[in-house]
Amino acid sequence: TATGIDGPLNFQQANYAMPNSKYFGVARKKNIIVIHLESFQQFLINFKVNDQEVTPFLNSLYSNKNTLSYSNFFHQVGQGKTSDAETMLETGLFGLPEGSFFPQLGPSNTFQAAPAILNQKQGYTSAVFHGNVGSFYSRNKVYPNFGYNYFFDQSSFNSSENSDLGFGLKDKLMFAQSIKYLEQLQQPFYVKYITLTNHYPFDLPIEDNDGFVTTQTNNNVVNNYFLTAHYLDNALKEFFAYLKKSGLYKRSMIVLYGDHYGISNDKNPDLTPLLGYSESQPEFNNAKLQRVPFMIHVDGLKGGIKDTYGGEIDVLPTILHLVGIDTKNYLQLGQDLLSKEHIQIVPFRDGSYMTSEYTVIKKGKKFYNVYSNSTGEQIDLAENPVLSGNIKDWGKQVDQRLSISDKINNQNLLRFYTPDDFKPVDPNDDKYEYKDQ
Ligand code: GP9
Ligand code: MN
Repeated sequence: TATGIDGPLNFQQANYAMPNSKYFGVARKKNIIVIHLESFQQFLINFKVNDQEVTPFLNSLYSNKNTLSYSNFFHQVGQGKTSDAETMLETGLFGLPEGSFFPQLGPSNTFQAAPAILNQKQGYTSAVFHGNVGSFYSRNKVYPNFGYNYFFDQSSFNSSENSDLGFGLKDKLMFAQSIKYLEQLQQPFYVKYITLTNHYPFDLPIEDNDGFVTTQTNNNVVNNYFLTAHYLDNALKEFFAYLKKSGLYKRSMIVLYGDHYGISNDKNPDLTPLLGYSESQPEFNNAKLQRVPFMIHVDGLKGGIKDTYGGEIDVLPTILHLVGIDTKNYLQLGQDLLSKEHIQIVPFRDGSYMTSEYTVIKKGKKFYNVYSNSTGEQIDLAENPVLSGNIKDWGKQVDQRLSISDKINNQNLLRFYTPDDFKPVDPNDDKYEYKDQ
């Protein structure tokens, strides 16, 4: 048709991965608590500095038998960082190849996003907690379009002389001060906590450190990173203690994810020796470092550490299936990580990609550098015609998926498609009560 929605819909129907019957609906009616771990990379998990674990709480959660933990989960953001991670997690579409999705398209586009789906299908109330001002990334204009009921931003919290760091309220204070609001929310609720303290330049005041002794590399950003990650870990430990005490723990599915790298590529030379990576393949090392945590914890859930390759785009269908909402009719471009049909090709935003065997770095329209994941060695494609063909085919699939997403977003195509049983979100509806407006 003239609207251009047919192509994306056909793609989605072919790309849809059926729920896994062992997991479909196991978290039905649970509250959903999503915790966005700012700038948190997977290598921090189980990493020790001077024999001390950096993130002991997250480590214990990672290996907990009621946690589904992913060891090969990648962020997929471009320049949009936090904004574009949020976009993928809640709309099931990619962020932008350049710039940030939220301020550019979030205020104007039509969405079928997580808060609205959960509300309409299962009566969830929704809220975001974040220690920065609401207008940052135009969040206060985007969240109503996602169907969020409440947004508790910096103006919802008390601040004092030492309560802020960088963009806003320190994480421990944000979690603690969120409780009075959380306790008022109608259950089941879907809430998102966007943490902030583990953000570049990771400059933690001494009074917020519990004595953790960090690395002594030549790069202070690298050294500081462990301090703020350790602080975030403590903040999470305190928040979980509250959840247990209040009884919310048993009624909730807790989802944690790292939004993107904290240590940028130019600082990897100071980081990788700490991790025991060989320095001979910086491009391979950098791709490897784009792993971020993804964990789903529910009391009683059959968990385990999964080596399935996936990324942020796959989170929304995974979560919806866990609470028993089939995603067949939604235009989401990821695949349930628990589905037997999940395909292990993880697009990066620049058209590079990961498979369970290969790290594939895009160098030009149809040119790729390919590394073996197991050896880290570069593979000469001229000597491997079969692999060379596969790499190009997979690359085409990746480009197609990204360009369909861009088309949907840039042309606001969801205007022309409303899934069965879905009511378009009206951001001016009274039920969106914004504290800061
Ligand atoms: C700002 C915060 C940081 O409120 O979410 O965003 P980032 O710089 O990581 O994109
Ligand atoms: Mn971020």
